Parts: sequence; C-alpha cells; structure tokens
Amino acid sequence: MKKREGVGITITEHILSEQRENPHATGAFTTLLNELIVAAKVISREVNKAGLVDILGPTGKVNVQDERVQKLDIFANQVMIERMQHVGQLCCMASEEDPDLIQIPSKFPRGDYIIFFDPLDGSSNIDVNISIGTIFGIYRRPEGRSTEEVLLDEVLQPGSRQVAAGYFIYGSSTIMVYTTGKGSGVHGFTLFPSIGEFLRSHPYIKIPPRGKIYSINEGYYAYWDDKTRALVGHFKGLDKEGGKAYTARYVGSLVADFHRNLLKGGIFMYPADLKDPKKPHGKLRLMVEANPLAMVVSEAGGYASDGHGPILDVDPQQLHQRTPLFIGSKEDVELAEDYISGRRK
Ligand code: FDP
Repeated sequence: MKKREGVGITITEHILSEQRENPHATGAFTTLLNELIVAAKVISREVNKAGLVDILGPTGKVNVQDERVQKLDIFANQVMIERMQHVGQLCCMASEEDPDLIQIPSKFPRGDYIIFFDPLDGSSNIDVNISIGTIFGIYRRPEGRSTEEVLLDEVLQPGSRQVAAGYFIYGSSTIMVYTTGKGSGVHGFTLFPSIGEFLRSHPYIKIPPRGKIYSINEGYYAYWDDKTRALVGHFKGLDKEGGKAYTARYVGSLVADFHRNLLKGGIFMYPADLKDPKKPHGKLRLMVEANPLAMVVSEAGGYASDGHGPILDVDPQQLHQRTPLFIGSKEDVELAEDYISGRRK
C-alpha cells in the first residue's frame, strides 16, 4: 500500500476530496456515486437477512416462496433501477438481469452518464453464506448525441472508457472497492453497520505483481483445449520447468474470488469452454463483470486479458457479450496470455 493516511474517513469525504481535485467537476458524478452507495446499503441489509427468510417467511410483497433465491436477484435489480433512475445524472442503464437497455423514464431528469451493473453476482451462493456482490462500471455518453432514446452503439464502449468502476462485496462485512482511474488509486471502504457509513479501510490497494493462488473451475477440465490445460498444468507445477505449485482457491462467486486475489495476489480464470457449444466464450459477461473488474485490477497494478489481449481494449458488439477472462497479478496474467495465444507451450 502506498499510504495508510486517511484510514477511517467516510466514503463521502473521500468522494468529495476526489471531486475537489477535478476543477471541472460539477458534482454530478458525486451525486451518482452517493445514490449507488444507498442502493448497495439496501441490498446489503436484505442479503444479511437471507437466512431468516425460511424462519420469518418471505419479506417481499409477492409470496413466491419457492423462488426466494431468484427473488433476491430481482430485488437487487429493482433497488438498483429504482434508486438510480431518478438521480438525474444517467441517460440509461444496463443490467445483467435485463435483456435490453434500461431507458430513463421521461418524467425524470437525465444526464450524460451510463451505468452497467450486475446487481447480485454469484447469487447461486446465497443459500450457503458465501460472499456475493454487486459490480458496476460507469461511462459517459459520447458527445454530440442527444436524442431522447439512447442507442446501443452509444452504450457499447470499450472498458478503457469507463470513468469509474468497482464492486460491493456482501461477506463477513460489506465492503465497497472502487476506482476512478487515472492514478487515483483503488480504495476499499467497509460498512460500519451501526452508524450506516462506509469508512475507508483499504486505501491505495495494490495487487502483488505475482501471486501464489490460481482460481478456476477445474470441473470443466474435459471442455478445455490443450492450451488451457497446459496453463493450468503450469500453475500446478506440472510443466517441464517444474516450478513450485500454486495453491488453488475457487469459491464460484466472482466478486469473492476476485477480491481475495486482489488483496493477496494471484490469478482468476474463466476460459472459453471450447467443447461446450453453450459456452464458446466462457460464461462471464464483458460489460457487467469483466470490464469493471479489469479497470479495478489495472488501477491496482494488475492486468485483465481475454487470453489474447487486454479486456479493456475489447470493442463490444453485444450488450450481453461473454468473454474468456484471465485477471489478477500482472505477471501471472501475462503468463496465461502466453499459453492461451500459443507463444508458450
Ligand atoms: P453465479 O452463476 O452464481 O451468479 O457469472 C456468475 C457466476 O456466478 C460468477 O459469480 C462465478 O464466478 C461463476 O458464475 C461461477 O460459474 P461456474 O459455476 O461455472 O464455475
């Protein structure tokens, strides 16, 4: 970590200090982030009650007992949409849960920002108390486009154009990690429930250049091509160099796996499943999962690749485009790229 000063300051103070450093700032972005934080606090409260639903009954208005897990996904999605649509800083949104762009209703004021989010990533883990999270990436609408309806080609921008990105992890505590890029650093804030505030707990997060952890779902070994098998063999110390084996950690909740590797160093991989026609590009989504985490890891000194080049340079073609993802410590991800692109065998 570069500095420890500022530990304990509230997230509001942090955002305002970043705003003061930008002479052109209007406060619009600050308003947007503040509303996002409120949405995450509401989701966090509901996630923390998840185990009580069977005891106390479903908490929602509609009684759909059997769909409780799915309901929390939908609840999180609704909270995000309802809280964010009226702030006046967004021109549209896109969610992992919605097939199309979410336009801002005409009764609300509109701004120039676009937000992508996965409202509850890793939601198959809710029932077993494994950490889950909300991921977000924020862009600006390209200049010169001002029709009421925002078009898909305006929204589909490479991840390198994100102006901010991050995630909330709902775990043993609720933590927000985010960056506004350009050397501002990656900062983590822990929710102090009794005062309802996020306090800075992880200033200037830096990921070690090389880690000791590899994270991948090895149950899909049969679906991988030889390059992926050779790469994972390397992390197990099985290749001809006979290097020391890494340790394996895979929770199956992207935010949780990513957060651990960000703090400790290592690589998370979700490769293309070449023999599975349902997942030729893997499972993870470029716009709501890969790009935001790629911005965070890059700002923290790490790297994210699709196996051939930077995730942040991918020119998106579809809203829900999937991508292979190799993300984490820079040297580990570069090594993965060498294997996947065939430069190393
Ligand atoms: P989930 O389906 O539980 O929402 O993209 C979603 C995700 O979880 C990621 O959070 C996680 O890393 C991945 O899927 C797990 O997929 P596998 O079960 O195929 O490993």
